[in-house]
Amino acid sequence: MATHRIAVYPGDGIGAEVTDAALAVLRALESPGVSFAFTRFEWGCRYHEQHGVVVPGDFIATLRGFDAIYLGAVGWPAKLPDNVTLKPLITIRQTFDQWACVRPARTFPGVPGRLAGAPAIDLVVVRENSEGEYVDNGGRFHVGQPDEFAVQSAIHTRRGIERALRFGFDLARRRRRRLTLATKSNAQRHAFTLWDEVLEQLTPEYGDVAADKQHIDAIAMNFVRRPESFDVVVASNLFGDILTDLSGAITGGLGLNPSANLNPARTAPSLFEPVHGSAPDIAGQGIANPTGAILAAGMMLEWLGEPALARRIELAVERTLGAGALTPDLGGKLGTAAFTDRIIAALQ
Ligand code: GGG
Repeated sequence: MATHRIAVYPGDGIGAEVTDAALAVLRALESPGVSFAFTRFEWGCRYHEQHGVVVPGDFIATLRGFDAIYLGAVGWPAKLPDNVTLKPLITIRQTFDQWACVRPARTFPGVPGRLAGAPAIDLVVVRENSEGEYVDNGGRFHVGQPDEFAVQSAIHTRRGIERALRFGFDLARRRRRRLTLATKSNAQRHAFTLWDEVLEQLTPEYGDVAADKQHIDAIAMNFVRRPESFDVVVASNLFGDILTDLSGAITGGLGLNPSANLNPARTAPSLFEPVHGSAPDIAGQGIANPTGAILAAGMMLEWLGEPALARRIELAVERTLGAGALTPDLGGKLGTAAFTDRIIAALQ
């Protein structure tokens, strides 16, 4: 009997609501052969009100012993600056070497698309998840004075670029064998010429994958103009973050999209979460769409060596959405709990 030990960090806003939905689906998949031991950590804005910090000082040591981490969403800008609530998540990604952020986005029959007449979309953005703009490098100078200025330097290492691209190529080989690098080497002539160069050097090794590069602005346009042409998109940290909000929007809504923050060497736990944030405007109303959160639980199962259970989640989501059971963000009437019940019923 496999018991998967999962650290649960629901976070802020709708984070707790969608986490409850995802955990209910996981519980429904338990059997004599597979179970889950969830340990919940009520960190975030409320924790900050009591303790003056978002997470306790030993949070990394606490999380390290788990098989995986499940996160809902972080942030509530009216209570705390976003850079304070996001910091622990960045620290987790960097300390646990979760350098590959995998963010699939696809359309589902039954979900009204946002792009009139667009064919089915099925793409994955691989976001470099440990360097780029995540490197806390810079400062503000002459603060409050008329000549105040800020410096923030992104770091792009050959090693970080190569492993992200190799991850993308390997993923493309298991999909439709197309890889697009999001670059900006026309304007960013140091960092992105390095990305371009590494792509050029690796491409001959992956002769069975059609590789190209497009400037980030062109990709943004082409996500709207011909999204079906994309398979795997490899992007630096910030570009990947921006593109995955867009990929959510074009496939129906950000509530649909899951995300895996992977440590491919498995030397520390990986983290799974919906792509969306904490949506304070609808928090507590019971109307959040838990699809992305539930699919993220599916990605976690795949990572934990339970591909059959992961497939059951994906099929249940397809069946439920396909039957027209939708949350309000997609034009439906089902609340989070009622939608989750429909998913659970469709697991069988
Ligand atoms: N569930 C994802 C979440 O809460 N994201 C908050 C956020 O702002 N993330 C920014 C990032 O991933 O860099």
